[in-house]
Formats: sequence, structure tokens, C-alpha cells
Amino acid sequence: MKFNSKVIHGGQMHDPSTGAVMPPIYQTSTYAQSSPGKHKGYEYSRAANPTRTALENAFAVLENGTHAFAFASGLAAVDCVLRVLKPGDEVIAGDDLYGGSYRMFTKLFQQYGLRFSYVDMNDPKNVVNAITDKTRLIWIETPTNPLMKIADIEEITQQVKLVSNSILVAVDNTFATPYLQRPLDLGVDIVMHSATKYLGGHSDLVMGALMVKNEALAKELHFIQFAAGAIAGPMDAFLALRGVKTLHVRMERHCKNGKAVAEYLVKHPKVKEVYYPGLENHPNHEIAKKQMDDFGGMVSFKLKDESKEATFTFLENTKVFTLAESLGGVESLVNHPVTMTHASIPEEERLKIGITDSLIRLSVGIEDIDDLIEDLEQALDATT
Ligand code: P1T
Repeated sequence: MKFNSKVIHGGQMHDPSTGAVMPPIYQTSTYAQSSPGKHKGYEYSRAANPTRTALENAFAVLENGTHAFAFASGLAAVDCVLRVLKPGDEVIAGDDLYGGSYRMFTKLFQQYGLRFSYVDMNDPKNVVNAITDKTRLIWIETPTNPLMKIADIEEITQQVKLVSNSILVAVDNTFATPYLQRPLDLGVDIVMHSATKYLGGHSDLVMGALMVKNEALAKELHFIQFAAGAIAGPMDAFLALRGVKTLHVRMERHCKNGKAVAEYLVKHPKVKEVYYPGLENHPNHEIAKKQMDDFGGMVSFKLKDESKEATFTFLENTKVFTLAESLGGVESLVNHPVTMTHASIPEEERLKIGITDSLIRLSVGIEDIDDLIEDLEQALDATT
């Protein structure tokens, strides 16, 4: 099936007991057994639940994987991947990451003996040069949150696997979604999502996902999910499955609106810099063009007046864009990374890569573009 059909039908079947076209919300923790160990494939909902299974089947198909796992949050999915590693193992991650991933690496897992290094993944050589005999995982986020940097997934994966086949490569595909790029097809081992964002698409749930195409790795991740317990509940699984069925039509509009907003901002006299991989002057525009089918709905920018006052005036004055954390819902959001999503990154670290007080991040929704531009215009006007 083509992608646009897979989002609706992929991995789905009518409910075997009733023929229900949509999988019911199996709001149950446990399942009757006729004799100890004799059951219909479900024992206890931490291990598996039919509503979650329906969603996980859909997730696997979307990323061209064989297995998927739905978690209580995106960070629970990241946590599951890190639990594959052992004390002393090293992780190479990009230098621009969602603040919560960075916080998990530095504040939670470092104390258990994992080591993390952060490199600019714009150049695959930086990744290869950071590899040691202890390296076990490469963590790629592309496009990055919030600076919209692009890493060449295929090139990095090929070069890493040449050095050692036992190094896992994982991609956080939250910003792009499988509508725009499918990392498993490019050779990576694990795809991770904050399904809270575009996969769910309606800002009404918090969820994470992992997708893989390797049986042994799938077993290991499922064991960790089962043993650690951070599963997605049946109600959220139902909502996410409902959301995912419109991923393609939502993404089409997110991309169109995102591009229009980026092009509007670039021409605006009060705007200093726009970060959007679809712009020809983006440093990795060529890689983005090769790797992605379009450029998505996330746009970051800085005002020429980089004072905190001007930035906050803009943030306080948008009306259609709601000032809130998160992204990827149908409604437009605006975010101030320094005080909101990336507050956990020490100032010194964030300044090194350009996350300044003046950085503003937009999650461009699927409203009418005229209303979005008008809103940005009046909020920019307010900054004088
Ligand atoms: O929030 P949660 O579902 O746990 O997902 C964490 C996460 C992981 N990876 C990326 C790229 C993310 O953007 C996120 C969550 N990000 C936000 C809440 C945000 O506003 O950036």
C-alpha cells in the first residue's frame, strides 16, 4: 500500500469478536485464563492490551518496521532505549536536542555509568571521530529541536556501521514524522517518537513510540517495556490511532503552512534569522531535500531586536498562535525554548549552539494561512 493508505489501514483488522471497524477501547488490566497459562494471547495489560496492539501495529507499518511499542510518553520511549545499554557504555548524541532528552541523559543516566558526548551532526565526520571502543549508541534527532538542524541519517549510519556493526543507531523522528522521512529504510536500528506530537496530532495525549525491524532488538525492547512498565494506556492508544489516520492530510497542510510562514518571516524587516530546512539558505537544505519528502511545520526564528523585552512582547501578543510547550497538533503554538522546553540545558551549553533568549519556536498548525500570517504580523507590530 502507498503511505496515504497505510496510515488508515496499516496493520489494522476489524475487531475479531464483534466486527467493530474501529478497535474498541479495551479498558481492562487483566484477562481470564481457562487454566493456568491458557489464555487468548493476553494476560495482563502491562505486557499487552488489544487497543495498544492495534496502535502498535499501525506504528510499525508507518515506519516500515516489523514491531512497534507504545509508551506512556516520548521520554519513556527514550528511557527504554537507554536501558539496553550497560554502565561504561558511551552514547554519541547531537548537540541540539529536545531539552528533556538532554536532561534524561545528563541527570538520570550519567549517574548509572553511561557516558554521553554531543557533536554537531551537520557533518557525519564529527560522529565518526567521536566513536570509541565503548560507543554503543548514536542518538540522532533530525530536524533538531529547536534549531532545525539536519543530520544525514543514511550517511551517518553507513559510516558508523563501517566502524562497528554493534553500535546501535537511533533516530528521534518526532519533527519529521514517517510522512516526511523513514529512518528504518535508511539503515537505522530504532526509530523513536514523541507521539504526543504529530502522530497523535491533536494535543490531547502524551505518548511515546519505538519502531524497529529486527526481531532480537524488538524482544529486548519489549522485555524492558514490560519489566519497567511505562506503557501507553488503552484510552490514549485509541486516541493516537484515531489521530494517526489523518497524519498524511495534516502533514500536507503543516508543510504548506510551515513553508509559507518561513517565507513570510524571512522577508520581514524585523526578523534577523529564520531556521527552516525548506529555505534554500539553510545550511543543510540539500540534505533535507534528499532525505525528506517535504520540510514540515516547525519554524524557529530570532528578531533583529534581540532584547528579552521585544521577544516577550511578541510572545505575549500572538492570538492564533497559543504560547505553550509542545508541538505537532492541528492548532498553532509558539514557544520560548530558553524558559520553556529547553530550560534544563545550562546557559553555557545552549549559548554555544545559538539557543539565545531571542529564539522563538513556532509549531505551525493547519489553520487558514491568512489568519496565521495576520497573527504574526500584528504580534511583530506590537514589538515596536
Ligand atoms: O513530551 P514527551 O512525549 O515525553 O516527548 C519528549 C520529546 C522527545 N523528542 C522530541 C524531539 C520532543 O520534541 C519531545 C517533547 N517536546 C516538547 C514537549 C517540546 O515542546 O519541544
